[in-house]
Formats: sequence, C-alpha cells, structure tokens
Amino acid sequence: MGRLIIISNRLPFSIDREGDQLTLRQSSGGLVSAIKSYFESESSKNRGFTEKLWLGVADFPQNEWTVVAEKLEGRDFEVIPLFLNKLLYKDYYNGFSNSLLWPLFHYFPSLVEYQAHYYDAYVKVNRAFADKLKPLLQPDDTVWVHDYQLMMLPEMLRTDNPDITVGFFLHIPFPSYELFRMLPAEWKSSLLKGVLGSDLVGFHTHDYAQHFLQSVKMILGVDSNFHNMQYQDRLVKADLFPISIDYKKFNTACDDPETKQHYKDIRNNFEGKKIIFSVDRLDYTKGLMDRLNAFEYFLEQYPEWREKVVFILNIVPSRDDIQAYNDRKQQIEQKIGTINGKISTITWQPIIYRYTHLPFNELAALYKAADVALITPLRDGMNLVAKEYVASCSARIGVLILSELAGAANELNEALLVNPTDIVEVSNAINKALTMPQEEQQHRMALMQQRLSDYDVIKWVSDFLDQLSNVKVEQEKQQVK
Ligand code: GDG
Repeated sequence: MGRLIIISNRLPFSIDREGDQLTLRQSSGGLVSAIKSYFESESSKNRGFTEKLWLGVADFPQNEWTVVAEKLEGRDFEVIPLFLNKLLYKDYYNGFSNSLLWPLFHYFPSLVEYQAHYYDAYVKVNRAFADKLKPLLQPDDTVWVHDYQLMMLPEMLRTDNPDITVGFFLHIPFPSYELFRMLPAEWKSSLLKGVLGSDLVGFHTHDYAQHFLQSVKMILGVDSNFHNMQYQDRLVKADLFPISIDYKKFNTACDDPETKQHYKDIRNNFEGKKIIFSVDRLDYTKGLMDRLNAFEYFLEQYPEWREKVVFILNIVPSRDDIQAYNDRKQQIEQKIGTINGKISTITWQPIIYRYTHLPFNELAALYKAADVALITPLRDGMNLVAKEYVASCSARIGVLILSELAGAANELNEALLVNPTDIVEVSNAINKALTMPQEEQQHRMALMQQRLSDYDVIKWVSDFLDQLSNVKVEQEKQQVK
C-alpha cells in the first residue's frame, strides 16, 4: 500500500497572527473534520498507507513556511503548501469557483458571472496543483481530489501519470443537465473531461450522480451502465457516498465541563422559553431571508408563542469580499431589525442574532439547548449542521426542521421536511415542532441517531477508499481480458 494524498483548495488549517506570533487553527469545514477523524481512527491505521499528505493553497506567505512547518511537526500527515499569486487566486476562487460554479450548481443561474478571465485562472490554478504534485508522485499513490474548485485536476494528473489512482468527490450538488448546459461549450466539456480523469467520482446523493451521468452523456456522448462508464478505454465509476459526521464527538460533546457550563448559561438566560436555533455561513443558498420571513409569519399566525420562544440565529462570516454576499448581509440585518422592532416587548426580543464563528463547545451547547433546529437551505450538497444537531448528546429530545432541498433530507426522514420557500409550511412546521410530544421527539431522534452512528464519517472515508481500490481491480481485470 502506497501513500494517501488528499487535495483540497485550502490546507486544513489557517494562521492566526498576534504581533509576530503565529498560531495554527484547524479549519472548521466538513471535509477537514471528516479527514482528520479518519486519520486518527483505527481504520486508517489498519489500511496501512505508508504516509498521508495534504496538498492545498497556503493562506500564509512562502517566507513563513519554515516557521509554519515547525508548528506542524508531530501531525499525522505531511503538508504540501501551494503558494499562488493573489490576483490569480482571486479570479480562480472568488471568480470562477464562487461567482460561477457555486451559484450555477446551487440553482442560482441569475447570479452567475460569465467571465473569460475567471475561466483562464481556473485552468491555471488547477494546472499549478498538478505541477506541484508531478515531481512528488509515486506509482502506488492514492490521490483523493476534493470539490468544485478542482474539477479539472484529475485529468491533468492522469495525463502526467496514466496509471495513477485518483478519486474525486463533489461536496456541492451536481445540477440537472438543464442548468449545467448553460455553461459555454468549451467550459462544460473541459469540466466533465477533467472529472473523468478520475477512477471513481463521488456525490452525496443519487440525484447528483444521475445529473452528472446525464451531462456526460449529453455533452460528451459517453453512455453509462448503471454507475459505470467506459471513458477513453478506462472504467470510470460514479457513485453516491453521503458524507457523515464524527458521531462520537458530537454525541459525547455534552459530557465536557465547558459545554455543560455554556448549556447552563443558555438555559438560565432563556428560562421558561423554547429555543429555536440555526447556524449557517452567510450565503444566499442557506435561505436566511425566507427563514426570517417564515419566522415572522409564524409569530403572526401563532401569537400564543410570543414571549415564549426565542430564535437564536448565528451567522458565520463568509466570502465577504464578494458583492452578492455583502448585499445579502445588509438585507438580512435589516430584516432582523424590522422583526425585532415590530414584535419585541420590553422584556422579550424574538431574534437573538450573532454574526460570528462559535467555539466548538458553545456550538455543542446550543445544539443541546435547542428545542428546535431550523435548517432551511434553498439548496445544499448535504448540510452537516442538521446531522450534528441530531447527533448532539445521547438520549436527546428536540425536533429538526429540515429543507427538502438539502442532501441530508435523503437520510433524515424523521425530520419535519419542508419546502424552504413556503412560509406557511415552515410556520406550521415550527408550531408542530414546538407542540410535539416528547416521546415522539425521542422516537424520531433515536431512529436518526442510529442511522448516523451506523454510517459515521470514518465509514464514509473507508467506503470511498474501498470502492476506489475496487475500481482499480476491475480495470485490471478488463485489461487482462
Ligand atoms: C460543503 C457543502 C456539505 C459552522 N458554523 C460554525 C461551525 N460550523 C461547522 C459546522 C459544520 C460545518 O461548519 C458546516 O457544514 P456544511 O455542511 O455547511 O459544510 P461546508 O464545509 O461549509 O460545505 C455542504 C459539506 O461541504 C460537506 O460535504 O455538507 O453541503 O456546501 O461542521 O459544525 N463550527 C464552529 N463554529 C461555528 O460557528 N465551531
């Protein structure tokens, strides 16, 4: 067994600076916690990779690498930093990735910015990743490329090393062909050919995999048989791997003294009141405005809940150098002000709003304290917050209200599933959640918890890597025939 090389846009940590002191902070995204939990697990040790490496763009200048490298000593993986020109990175990341692929793949075609220089930057940065890896690659390495920022990389790696083992996983939805076809001809075929450089392509849901296969057929004329394609005389498989969470970490988080203290403070502060909670990055895909409209409508339709419920809304800063994000922030804050101004009393405010990144223990305490989690994205590849809320603390009660347009809705069937744009349905769901008998809450939660603990994130990683090696075995069999 050779080495495992993880490739993602950013490295799994960022740098905090205080004066000339640098400290490393682990990034809090789903991918990072998934891979970290896997690296620390027995499964990873048993698989016998000789080494684990992580390649991504560094958020620190090249001249600080020696200092950063010292701080990384003793980790269970090696870091390969890629240093890029800032302007090039901006056009690739803010531009092609987040002002074109992100809105298109989340069904916001009117927000897509078709700019040729964004595309050029995307090709160049994918090439820079391939060039960085080229001299380091060994024939028995397993390379796992992550997400929409690097769709062209698998093909580039394959051209450099035809026998390489490459997996690709898309963390966001793959849109229906009707959306994907809106891209200019050269761009859409390069993206698909790029991904098809892999041996295995992973998606969160069956629908995303089907959409991908249909685009491959319509645009490249490549047929599929179930999940298998024969592309350039090579078997390529597209399958579903719904990402999960570190179930144990969330399930036991409430035993931690710091979490307990936060929990006590929250409950004391809102004594006698029901708590509705949500936490999202500030993003138009998260449906924050529709959620606020639904909550306002709920307070009008069910006035008996006034002064008896609070909505703790935590928004995490994100991509604030993109105009579409900044505009949304102002609109959301205005809406919160309007609702609070209109409905508050001298002793009660319906929405407690914070715009910050919460420390883990506080997040865990809020998950535990929440009677209802209101998670209503307009589109979401998966949505880990929904899974984390369910997993948080054993023997839990509480109700999850979840958008049917989040990938997680496929697995969390016992949640109250809603159309996030239907304010009447969401408002009724809030009332139903707040009045649901405890036994029913417990029953629904127990079923969902069981499912999450059976397929946790370590299983997710192992499952993907197992299938990746299986595809290689099948390819070899085909060659022998
Ligand atoms: C992509 C896809 C897919 C959030 N706020 C705080 C905080 N978080 C953590 C949560 C959770 C993660 O960030 C966000 O989960 P998402 O599911 O939205 O994941 P992303 O990585 O942003 O997005 C998404 C995912 O990839 C995985 O494939 O589910 O659909 O868009 O883990 O806990 N953590 C802390 N404080 C916060 O304030 N500590």
